[in-house]
Amino acid sequence: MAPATTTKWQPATGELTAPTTAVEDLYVIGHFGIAHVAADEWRLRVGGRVERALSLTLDDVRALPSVRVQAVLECFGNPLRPDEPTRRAGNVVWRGVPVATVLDLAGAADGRVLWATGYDSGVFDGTRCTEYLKDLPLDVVRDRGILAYEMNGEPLSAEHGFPVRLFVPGYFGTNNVKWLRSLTVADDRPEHLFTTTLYQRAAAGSTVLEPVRSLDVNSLVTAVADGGADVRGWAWSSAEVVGVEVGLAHGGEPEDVDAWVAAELGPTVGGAYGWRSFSASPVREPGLRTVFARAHDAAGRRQPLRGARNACHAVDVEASRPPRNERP
Ligand SMILES: Nc1nc2c(c(=O)[nH]1)N[C@H]1C(S)=C(S)[C@@H](COP(=O)(O)O)O[C@H]1N2
Ligand SMILES: [Mo]
Repeated sequence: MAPATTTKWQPATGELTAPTTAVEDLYVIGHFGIAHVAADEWRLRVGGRVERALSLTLDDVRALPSVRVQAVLECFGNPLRPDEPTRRAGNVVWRGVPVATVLDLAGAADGRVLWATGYDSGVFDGTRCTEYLKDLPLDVVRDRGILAYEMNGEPLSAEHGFPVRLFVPGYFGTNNVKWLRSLTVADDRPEHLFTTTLYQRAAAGSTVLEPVRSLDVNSLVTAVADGGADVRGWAWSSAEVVGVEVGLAHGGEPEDVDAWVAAELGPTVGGAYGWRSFSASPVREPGLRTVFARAHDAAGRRQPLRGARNACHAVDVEASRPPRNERP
């Protein structure tokens, strides 16, 4: 069975210069390690508030009409340290069957949520879990969720969820259940480490905890050239990104930024939930030490300067390509 460890691998942000992230440059997270599921043993069970429970094989899923959508996969971060930026993201082309197709086959009722489990199990933060479990608003999954079996035109690898994973464009990685085992239409939220204990937060000005679902506005600096006079990166959000500011500082803190300049935005790479490029050519000044990027979106959200998982990204002008992390 999968080892009881969290697998983390991610490239340095300087490796993420391509508009479409190659699968080998996509970070990997598995709270219980990587599950290895044999294609011929895999089944997807669909049940709960449905007229007909289903048990689908991989051939069944592949025989259904599929869609392609390019969208960002982004990790919320370590759920035990939810305010810490981890910069794990990539923009890949997904192919799969709309979840709505399978819900219609099963004759799903209008439940409130869809529970999704994975074939992996183990211990996380001292809690034993018999499965990985998430729940998602049924209307959103019906609208844009897919049962993904390809990334960038290739079958999913074991580490990314072979043979089938759930993917909901615009939602945090944690919701995109890999090694998908079951879908259950329900009215109530399930109690589980990853649904009602971890991966929760309160909106600004509120104390009510809600599951982390829609992506925050965020950005990555991927290249700094010419001593800070050429800054490039990607920005994305669950709403349209409408601006990115690039700041240059003689110190290393966002408060040291002397001036924020508006970056030029490229088109969105992929659909509404892909990322878009930004580039800025601020006037180079001697002694510049750090560049910062700060995006804002059409929902009026702006990356905080500090103290948040999506705090603005700081990159040392001299060390824009930190060494690549080791793969597990
Ligand atoms: N079954 C299962 N699905 C999972 C996870 C997991 O531990 N088990 N981790 C989630 C988290 S936190 C993230 S960020 C994404 C990572 O997807 P990737 O490894 O393909 O990049 O998978 C999500 N789906
Ligand atoms: Mo994650």
